[in-house]
Amino acid sequence: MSEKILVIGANGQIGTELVVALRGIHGVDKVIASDINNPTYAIRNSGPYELVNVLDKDNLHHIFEKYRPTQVYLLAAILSAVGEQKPKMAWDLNMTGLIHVLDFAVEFKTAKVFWPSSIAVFGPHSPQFNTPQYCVMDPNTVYGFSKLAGERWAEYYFVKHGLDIRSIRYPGLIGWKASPGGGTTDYAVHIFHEALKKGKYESFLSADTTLPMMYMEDAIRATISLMDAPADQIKIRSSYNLAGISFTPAQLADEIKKHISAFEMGYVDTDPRQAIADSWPKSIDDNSAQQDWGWKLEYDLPKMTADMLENLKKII
Ligand code: AKB
Repeated sequence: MSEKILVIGANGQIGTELVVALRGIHGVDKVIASDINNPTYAIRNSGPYELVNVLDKDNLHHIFEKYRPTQVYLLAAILSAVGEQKPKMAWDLNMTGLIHVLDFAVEFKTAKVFWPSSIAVFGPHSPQFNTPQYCVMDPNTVYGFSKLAGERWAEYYFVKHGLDIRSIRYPGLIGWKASPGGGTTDYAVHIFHEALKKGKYESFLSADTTLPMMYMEDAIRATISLMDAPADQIKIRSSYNLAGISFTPAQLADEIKKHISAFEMGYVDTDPRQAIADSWPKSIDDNSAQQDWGWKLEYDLPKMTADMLENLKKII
């Protein structure tokens, strides 16, 4: 089947890389990048682009009608830290935006939809180590409970409408091509930029805050392989746990010091993102993803750090 793929939220951290990867696989004209803002430098003039506001039903309907996409990736969202500053806006965008896309995907018979969830769906009473696919979930951020509610909607549309929706609970994502947009795990990207520019960094999370993270190469590969897997292998229609690599800011700093020996790490005493990080898992069990669609991680902490520094130093 000839694909027509619509990526909504193409200017973001995931979108920037996903659009390039999908265009490499399916061809430039088959992938329509879209966002509420004008295209960022990374995807400007590189293929079809549309201005889309997921909260504007008429605008979104027009885009579905114009392209009749076979696949939709809905990446537009407000992340954890910004979500706490703008809670109602985060709920509205993360929830209403999703429901608009689900409804139009059903109306226009979109073959497959991808929507990202997050480790933020877990909360203080979830098991902190090796957090299982199914367990107590009591997220206490607006972002976290909008993602948890979104997972329920995803499964609901699969059951009630037969919509082939697929999802991953991403850990914190680390990449050199685009900046993260207001999350709790953003320190793990900023640190690389500051290490190369200034030789030092002040982390807003404490030295011993362990969080699950993932290199963007792995995240994009996971996303595309989940979307390529035969439908009958996708047993979970809410969202799949993905483990990634768990480390603390101090461990990341030590790894960076292996490449930049003079690198200095400091820590900010109080930051509201610390409480969010403390409510999230420290490590994740992703057995279901491994078993159902053959997921396997490639980048560990040393490999990711080396690749990040090598690529970033060419562009900053
Ligand atoms: C955030 O920190 O909000 C995101 C996430 C883990 O979903 N990176």
